[in-house]
Amino acid sequence: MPEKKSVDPAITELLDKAMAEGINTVFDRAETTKACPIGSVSACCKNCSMGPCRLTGKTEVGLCGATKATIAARNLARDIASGAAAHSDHGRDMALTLLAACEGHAPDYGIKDERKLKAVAAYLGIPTEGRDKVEIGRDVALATLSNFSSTKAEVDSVKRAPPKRQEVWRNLGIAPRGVDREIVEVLHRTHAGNDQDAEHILDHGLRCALGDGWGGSMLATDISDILFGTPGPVAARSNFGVLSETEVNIVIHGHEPTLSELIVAAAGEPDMIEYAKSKGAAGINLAGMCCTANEILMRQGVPVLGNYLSQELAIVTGAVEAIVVDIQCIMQGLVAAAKPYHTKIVTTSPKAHITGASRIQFDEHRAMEIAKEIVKLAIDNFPNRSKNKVQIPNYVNHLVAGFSHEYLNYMQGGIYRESFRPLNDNIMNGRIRGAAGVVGCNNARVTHDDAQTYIVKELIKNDVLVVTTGCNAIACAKLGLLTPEVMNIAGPGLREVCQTIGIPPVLHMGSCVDNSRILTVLAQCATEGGLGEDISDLPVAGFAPEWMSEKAISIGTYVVASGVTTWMVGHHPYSNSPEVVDMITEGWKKKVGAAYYFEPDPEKAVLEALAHIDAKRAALKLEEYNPTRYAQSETYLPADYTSHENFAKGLYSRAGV
Ligand code: BF8
Repeated sequence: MPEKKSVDPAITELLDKAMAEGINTVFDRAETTKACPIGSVSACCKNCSMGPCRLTGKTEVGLCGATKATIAARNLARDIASGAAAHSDHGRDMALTLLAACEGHAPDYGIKDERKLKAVAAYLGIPTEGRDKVEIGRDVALATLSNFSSTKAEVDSVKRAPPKRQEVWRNLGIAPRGVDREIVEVLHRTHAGNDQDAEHILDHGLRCALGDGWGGSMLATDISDILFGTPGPVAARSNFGVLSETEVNIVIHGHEPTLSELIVAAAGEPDMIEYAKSKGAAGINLAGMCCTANEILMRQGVPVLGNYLSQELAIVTGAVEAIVVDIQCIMQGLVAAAKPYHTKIVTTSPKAHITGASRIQFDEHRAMEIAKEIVKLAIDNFPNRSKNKVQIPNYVNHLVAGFSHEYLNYMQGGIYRESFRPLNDNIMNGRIRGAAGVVGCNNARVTHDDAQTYIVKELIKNDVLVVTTGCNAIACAKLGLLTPEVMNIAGPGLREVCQTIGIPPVLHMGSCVDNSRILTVLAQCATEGGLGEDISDLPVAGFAPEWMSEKAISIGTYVVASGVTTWMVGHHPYSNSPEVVDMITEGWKKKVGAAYYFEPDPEKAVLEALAHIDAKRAALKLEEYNPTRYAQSETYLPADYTSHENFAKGLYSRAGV
């Protein structure tokens, strides 16, 4: 168990309160419930009722003769399929909402971003000239839905990858067809007695993951932008200090923007605010949790309360009237944690009920009416708040988020010259050593937010530009890494670029489905010129520190399949088969030009990634990276002037040195 539970002081404060009040949280359960040593390395096969078979000790095969490699490969493929299903089903629901809006059945939604609508229509081969946006929107929704159910040769977004990458996929036979088909085929192949060649199973795992990244997730992001707007930079606040002592606090938790956008609108309605005042509150205060937080932060600037491991502790503040959840990453433990408090846990999705929770089922056909019902439920609960139970940790950080691919393109040249030329040039000349995507979850088996923030700081210190999503983005937000001032701890070259372009060195790009924005950025860097012709040529790396979900496995796999070597920071869940470990590292390097590493030590992962970035630079014949070449003015501070500990205490600015 980690010695320290979290590097976030707000979490530490609330854990003390939880302990004093006898509340059991995920942090406690991580101490009392050990991970199963057999399942945690894929030594277990439970695909039929002759088992579960444990392939430990001298046992080399299951009852049916399945080898360690087959079992580990099947487990990996099933993890990918589950993660791909979660992202993609989210994407499908976004498309159904767009369709309902365009057919006049969802009056509270409309097309907010016509430019994005037309761009997506072009990818999907839908004519736009002289057509009404609602007509185009309907066609986009239908074409999107057909990408899920289709049996055609490839999902449409495959064409958005660089031509060389498309060739790699086609040569390997892993360009994804319909997203649903690839997921179903994983389940079929991994059923007892079917596909029993590890490499062959894993090839299909790659295909299924690509169906997530370049299919389901990319379409989810596209439709969200069409309905709610493509994000641009927005200033906001984060951490527990964003809760209000005097207002009704509503925490919006989950993943889909469909309901949360409407709750934001409902909470701003004058009649709702008046109603809150009539119950003794000063107003209504919203805060986001997990990827819903990222969605409504990027588009509405709604404050971010916390990431995955923060959810039960929101209740422990005693100040939250309702936690409204939709889908994914919602702990069942919320209901038990809420029992001694007044907080109501409200489930809303037809796909996700929780025993003992309140329930208001969301229906996009009467979205505003339902959103108001939810806000009203929270307001009605305000008088039940016990003042003597309230403790809101006084920690708030400021942040800038909202760096969509479109905005990054715009900011590097304005509307007439938008491009990725400045970024590519600065990577080529070595001011920027490379770039990294740092994404993913929290995991109660390690110190909360520690590896997340350590890796980001180390990367920017070494002149590596960071893009972030999901729970990493929230960790960065809470701990002050999403501010322009953070360029003070960036390496000199990266700092110079950030100063001239006017961006922070850590760019918040959204929720987990928005990892597809990162794919779009990578595709553009690869085709812009000067950095090779394929994503696998780029000096870039992927990280998922503190990962925990099957969605993270799917993301990691499609990032690798897209050509980016990736470090999942944590134990190796498939290590019972050295053959599979080799297949996804050395084997995938040969197949897709990138490796999939599981490495528990964050320091080692960073060092390996920096060496990898330098090797990619060398292969491109770029100038060798030199950390002292640029920005040698007196404003330069050695990047290691502050320790990880000082950084966590907020002593990271020059003033704090
Ligand atoms: O989808 S990073 S814990 S919240 S799975 Fe979940 Fe992981 Fe957070 Fe967003 Ni993504």
